[in-house]
Amino acid sequence: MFDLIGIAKVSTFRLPKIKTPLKWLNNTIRLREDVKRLFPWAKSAIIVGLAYDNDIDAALIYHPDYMSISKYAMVREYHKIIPKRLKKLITMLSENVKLENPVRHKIHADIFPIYEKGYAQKALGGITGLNHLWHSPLGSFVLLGGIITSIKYSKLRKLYSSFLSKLIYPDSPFKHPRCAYQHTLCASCKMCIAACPTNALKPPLLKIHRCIGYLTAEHKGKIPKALQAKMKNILFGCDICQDVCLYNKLASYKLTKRQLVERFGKVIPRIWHISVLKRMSVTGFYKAFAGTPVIRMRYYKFKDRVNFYVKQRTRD
Ligand code: B12
Ligand code: SF4
Ligand code: SF4
Repeated sequence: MFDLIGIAKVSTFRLPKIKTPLKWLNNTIRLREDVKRLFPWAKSAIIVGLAYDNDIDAALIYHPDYMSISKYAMVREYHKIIPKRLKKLITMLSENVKLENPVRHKIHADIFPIYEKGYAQKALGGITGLNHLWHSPLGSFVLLGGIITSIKYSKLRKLYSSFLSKLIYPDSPFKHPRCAYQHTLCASCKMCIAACPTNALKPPLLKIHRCIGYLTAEHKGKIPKALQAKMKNILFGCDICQDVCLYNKLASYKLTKRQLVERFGKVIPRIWHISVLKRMSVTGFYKAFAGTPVIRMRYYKFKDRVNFYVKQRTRD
């Protein structure tokens, strides 16, 4: 069902006060610091990860005749896939295991203000790098979700060995509950900072308004031209600070198309020829990218981005 499963006690984090273009993020930092502010009954957390790294279309992603989407956008929206699986997990848990009744729980995969990278680190070890992503033993191309529960941690530990650990995909190469990274490779690397095309990484900050992940998926309105000029042939999402990362080189875990379909139900190409994109109608756009994160972009922004790139390409 998942590539990674771990458990953690519910705990608190110290997060900085932030002022970003994402008002919903600024306003929920205090809740993210302590999940008990939302769910006072919370005692433990089950944290899961779905891997999605792959080499599909890799040879052509920088070819000027194509525009590219990031790897998490090639598959079905994880906000939908992970909660569905977690609901199934809860049903299986209540059918198979005797639990003190009633167990309260809340499923999350970006749905509630929960600091998921922090919980992943508590439950599975690993490290958050200078690129602001959590690196597991499978690298950072892992999407996260989990369940906050009222189960005592000591009970959950027993459930881990008898039940939860058996839900890890047989082909997931990582079977241990904790990753052994002790120190960070970042001290001698900094490649993500140098590679970021919009200079969004300014440790300790990620300048969200400059991040292509934000500009394409979250920003309301067309992307400012000065930033589009730096986006090369990127259409949606961005993987650059992960593609160059030493932790991902170390992990070298790539899924085949068959494994991706098994995990997410659908895979679309990573690269799209500009002649196809230029011709795409509104209906064509929603059909081609149905169910994937790309439709968060909306058609008007998609059209603007394609037109901008086509003009830039002719000029260069
Ligand atoms: C908001 C958000 C975004 C925003 C902002 C990203 C961010 N780092 O905050 C935007 C839209 C830009 C974004 C982009 C992406 N995201 Co996002 N995002 C989130 C979300 C919803 C919340 C993250 C959060 O809590 N931010 C709050 C800040 C405080 O957290 P932080 O950056 O980790 O802050 C630390 C440091 O920055 C530092 N710090 C920050 N400011 C300051 C200031 C001072 C003074 C100091 C001392 C320290 C400091 O301290 C903080 C605590 O350690 C999570 C899901 C979730 N619910 O957790 C997904 C999540 C982090 N995103 C995810 C993904 C996949 C992406 C993208 C790769 C998608 C893409 N391909 O385009 C990009 C990657 C961009 C990047 N390099 O981080 C995954 C990451 C999985 C993983 N392995 O880590 C998550 C966990 C979603 C999921 N459920 O799988 N994302
Ligand atoms: S690219 Fe280098 S500096 Fe950046 S997160 Fe990876 S190891 Fe750390
Ligand atoms: S996702 Fe792209 S734009 Fe955002 S910080 Fe990483 S490299 Fe920079």
